[in-house]
Amino acid sequence: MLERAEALGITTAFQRAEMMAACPIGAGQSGTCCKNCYMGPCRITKEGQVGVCGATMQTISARNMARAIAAGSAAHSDHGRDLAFTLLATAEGKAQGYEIRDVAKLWNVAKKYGVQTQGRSKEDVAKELALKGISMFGQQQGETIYIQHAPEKRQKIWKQVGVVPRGVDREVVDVLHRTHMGDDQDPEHILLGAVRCALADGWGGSMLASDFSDILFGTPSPNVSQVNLGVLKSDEVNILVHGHEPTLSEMIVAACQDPAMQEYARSKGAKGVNLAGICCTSNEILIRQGIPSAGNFLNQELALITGAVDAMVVDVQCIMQALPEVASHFHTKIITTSPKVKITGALHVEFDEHKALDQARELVKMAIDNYPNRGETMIPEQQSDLVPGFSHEYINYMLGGTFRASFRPLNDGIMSGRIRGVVADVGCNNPRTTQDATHNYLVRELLKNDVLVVETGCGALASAKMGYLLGDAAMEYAGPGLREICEAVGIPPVLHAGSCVDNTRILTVLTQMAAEGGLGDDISDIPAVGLAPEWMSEKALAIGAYCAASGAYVIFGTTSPIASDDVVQKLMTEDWEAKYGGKMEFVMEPEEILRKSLEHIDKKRAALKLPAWEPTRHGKSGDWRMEELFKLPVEARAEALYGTPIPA
Ligand code: XCC
Ligand code: SF4
Repeated sequence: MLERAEALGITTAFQRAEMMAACPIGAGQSGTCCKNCYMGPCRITKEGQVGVCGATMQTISARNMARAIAAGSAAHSDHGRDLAFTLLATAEGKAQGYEIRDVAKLWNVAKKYGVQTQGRSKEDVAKELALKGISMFGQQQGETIYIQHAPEKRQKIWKQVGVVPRGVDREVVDVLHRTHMGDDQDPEHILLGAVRCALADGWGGSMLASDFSDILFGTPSPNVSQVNLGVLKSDEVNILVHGHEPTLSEMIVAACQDPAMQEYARSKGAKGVNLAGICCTSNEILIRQGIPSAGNFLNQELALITGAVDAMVVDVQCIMQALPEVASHFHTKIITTSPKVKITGALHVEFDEHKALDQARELVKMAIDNYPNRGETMIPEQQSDLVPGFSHEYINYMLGGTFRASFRPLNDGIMSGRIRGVVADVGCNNPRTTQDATHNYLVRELLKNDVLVVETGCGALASAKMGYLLGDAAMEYAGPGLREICEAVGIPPVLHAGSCVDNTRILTVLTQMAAEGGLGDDISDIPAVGLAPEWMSEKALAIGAYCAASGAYVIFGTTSPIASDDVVQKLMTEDWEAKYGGKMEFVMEPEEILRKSLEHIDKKRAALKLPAWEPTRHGKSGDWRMEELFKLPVEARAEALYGTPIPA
């Protein structure tokens, strides 16, 4: 696609990253440029230098980090707020096309929020729940509702340190205030505010987003789908949805499935309507509805360069401003939909949940009407199958079925050393490093080391493209112990848990693992690590901070926003580890990320007095049978097993 882009005179993020050298003192590099007032900007290039107001390198570095975390928390949590309003409108019967699809989840979440369910209609319960959810944003005192669902020990730590978030909006405002010129100028204290804000996101706005999305659109469970640019079709109308929100995209799914729309597409000479996604909007409809994904963050421009996209409908976050320019070389329509997002050169159809289904139909019709304008196309053949949809509910269920749903087998697997530990590999792509390469390298190496991998966001799509989200990956890459568990349970060794806001599902899994017993009594005891090796967004920093404050060791790759400042580095590692049991580190070398992850897992195993991991101790059961099976081509395996071929 890059060659085609060059031939057509189109630039992409890959070239722009080369043309635009990163500012050596800016936020993404050393983080020591302060723009917080207009006596500056002040650029600190060496220790001892201070800004016009006297601000030190440490203060500037910590302030920049805190502001990024606040912006990231705001973005995630605001997405949650919008879902709460959609749930309210749905409960009141005012949201066209929406319904409460997952009543069991509604009941469970209502219980968490202390909303009575006995003898009440689901609409009634949903309305009270939505209002309680909305009030969590503007809450001024107390603690966000989800805090009390963290392990007890964790809650005590947060109380002791003084980082229990009050309300979501309050914590974001607090960070913006304290980082204004002339306010908080103690790096440790600034980061305290940042952590409280991140917790308001992780154990607040983001967690609400996952919960309320499940209520409205269904709790994810495994399905089979496809990923990569090859999901685009040369003879069908291609619509891409891109961004983060499931609200409008779910209605577009419904509109595309409408036989009348398919018929309309045929009247325009297409064989049908093909819907696919990019980034986390893609993840949302992939994990629930099995809608194929055209790929992750750095695929957004490449998808347009196929010339085969009739409309790209975008909502919020991670949408490159370059899209309308790339689209202008083709017939492709870029359509913004969020009341918060307009892009010069794009069409705007403002989303209104009261008439969402009508709007979705209008958008699909626009794409179909655009199909006859399509010029020459070039669609790569590459696509891979994947099995996404591992919500925490499903992970619990899959380990024991309806009657014995439990984290026991997972804990036992870790305790016996079949599974060495768990790694969450999440986060973005960044054109400053080869797309997907670090994600893929780390996942492969972790699997070889018997580490179970859970993924979300663009990291999950990076693995999906390589086929790691299939059971076969267990055979190909996983160490013998991990393979034994994956094959016995019937799961891939890499579990796709959803979008960026769904990192909170991982917090829930870790909490339940701690509650199950045998792995300590807090998240920080579990042999687990969080990775964001190709991160680029402020949201990633918010996720990293709430995971670290929840007790996890979190490693970021590619670039460090605190590179030149030892003091802030020490605060976020040694100091945070002493306070929270978790820490956040920036490590540039992929090999080093791997080494540190495994070292941490082994350290936690030793602290729990678990047997040291041994690569060859496990995995002998039934292996000869599996090996025989995997020598056969995929199509022949079902026949060898069951005596019947897989229907095409
Ligand atoms: Fe965006 Fe969520 Fe990053 Fe991907 S991973 S580039 S934030 S889409 Ni969350
Ligand atoms: Fe410079 Fe201080 Fe103003 Fe920052 S707040 S720009 S360091 S004078």
